[in-house]
Amino acid sequence: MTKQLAGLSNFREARIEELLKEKEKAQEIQAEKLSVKEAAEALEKEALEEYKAIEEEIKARQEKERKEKDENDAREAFEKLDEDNDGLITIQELQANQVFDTNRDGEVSEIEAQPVDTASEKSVTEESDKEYQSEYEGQDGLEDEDGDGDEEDEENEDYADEVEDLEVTKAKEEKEEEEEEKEEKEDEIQYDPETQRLIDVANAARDDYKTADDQLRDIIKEIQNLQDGLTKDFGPNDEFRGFEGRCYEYSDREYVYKLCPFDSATQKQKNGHGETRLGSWGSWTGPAEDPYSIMKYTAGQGCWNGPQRSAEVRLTCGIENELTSVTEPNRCEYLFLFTTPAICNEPENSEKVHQHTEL
Ligand code: MAN
Repeated sequence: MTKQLAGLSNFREARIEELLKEKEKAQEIQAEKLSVKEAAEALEKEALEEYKAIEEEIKARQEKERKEKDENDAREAFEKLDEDNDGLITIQELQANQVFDTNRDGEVSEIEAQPVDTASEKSVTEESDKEYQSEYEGQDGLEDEDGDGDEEDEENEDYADEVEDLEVTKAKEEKEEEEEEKEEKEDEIQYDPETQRLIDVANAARDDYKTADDQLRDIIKEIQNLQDGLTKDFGPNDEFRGFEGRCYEYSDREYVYKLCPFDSATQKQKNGHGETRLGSWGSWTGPAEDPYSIMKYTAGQGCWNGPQRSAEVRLTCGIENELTSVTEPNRCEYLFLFTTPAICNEPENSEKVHQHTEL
């Protein structure tokens, strides 16, 4: 094993060190962008101060216009319903208005004419809209085959009127929206060129700061992720990282054994249910000259009248990642043999650090 690579040259530790330097730089840039942004915003604020009164005026005007419009709409609606212009709306006047014919039977019943709260009114209308629609959809292509001019034709005509009405309303709404947009545009303050320039500069400074801040956050996040990974030792060159999340099986006459490196070792009776946990990932326990040759999985399920189960996994060089044997040399102590290219030694005088990324 390339022991001399352990320690500082550890792949992740080196990357973390590099990132810490990048973080420092990113912090400097972020601080610089922050002061540029603050300076630009101070100038922008000062310049906008003059427009504050104008802005407030526009706001007040918009508010007033909206209020007037609402009042107008309400008055119009009332006048439309109050047919005899006596300032009162009677049930009979409501019944005369087809808008309240929620079940669309052509008549406004007294119940329909009763005032309802908006929420339930909406749901009632939506419901009957759906019913109404499906009723007509069901008649698609239904022509008056027998030529007797019966209901179907009338209903189809009603439906066409309805669609036309809807289209007219939609067009009206769209026009209103367009007008509102136009008004909003008209309301936009036209800044003098210098103020506009200061706003643009401040906007650019805000964008720059955000970019710098995002970059710093990304670096901090990457460091955090790498540091979290440090709690598991994937080897001096990170060569065992690829094992994480994978599992390997071996079957003997009685059991199926499963090794999920850096996670767990289990045993399952071939004709039984449930798994027995032989151990959870513990640490590398190889000899001093080759520490990454043995994995230890500890604190497995308790053994009847015995210790907690545990497993030792001996890694040997091989072309395949493969669990080649599992034995139980001592009761509830298991020995797994695993071959892997990740452990194959470099040729003695190899200068280049070869990373086993082919896992
Ligand atoms: C089960 C298995 C065996 C183990 C005994 C101990 O049968 O886990 O491997 O030896 O329990 O009682």
